Amino acid sequence: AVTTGRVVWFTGLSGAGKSTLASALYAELHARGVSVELLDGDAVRENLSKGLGFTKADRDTNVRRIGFVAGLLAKHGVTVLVSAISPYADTRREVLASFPDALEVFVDAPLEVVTERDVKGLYLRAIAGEIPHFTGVSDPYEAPESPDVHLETHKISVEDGVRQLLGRLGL
Ligand code: GGZ
Repeated sequence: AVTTGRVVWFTGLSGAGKSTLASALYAELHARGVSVELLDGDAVRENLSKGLGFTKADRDTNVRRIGFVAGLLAKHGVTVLVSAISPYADTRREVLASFPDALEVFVDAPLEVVTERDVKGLYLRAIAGEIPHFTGVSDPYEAPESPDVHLETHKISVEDGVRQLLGRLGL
């Protein structure tokens, strides 16, 4: 039998904590000698998806590209952590369906909380109408109805989140 890597797909609003959790999990897995890779929305958009915008068509293209690369890595036994808003339920379902044992992780924080955090000042600008198609403000976010892991980042610590994820990975 071939050993394929697990895919752990973090979805949620900008500023909900996807990258923070994914990179903390990455560090823990790496320290344990697990072959792991991180496909982070920001890095993907600077490289693999450079030039794409935030229409549904462009976001879907971005998410499908990430899924394609995740598949190549997983085929070689790499555990793949994906961090991308991936706001559309149908596209997430389509891409995740190609990974039978993928974990869909809903990184959940209410809009009021991410707006208050506003790490990059994007919400302030979006609310002012300066960023069209901004997720949660002027563009949809379709929350997963039955995620494999649901992390409410305004209620739990990064360490707690990582512990839950490791548990779900059987580690
Ligand atoms: C949402 C946007 C937008 C718009 C720029 N809507 O928190 P960030 O800053 O660092 O991460 C967000 C990132 C979203 O890219 P993704 O590839 O994760 O999105 S998707 O899965 O929907 O393709 C945010 C920044 O880009 N950003 N404009 N209009 N986020």
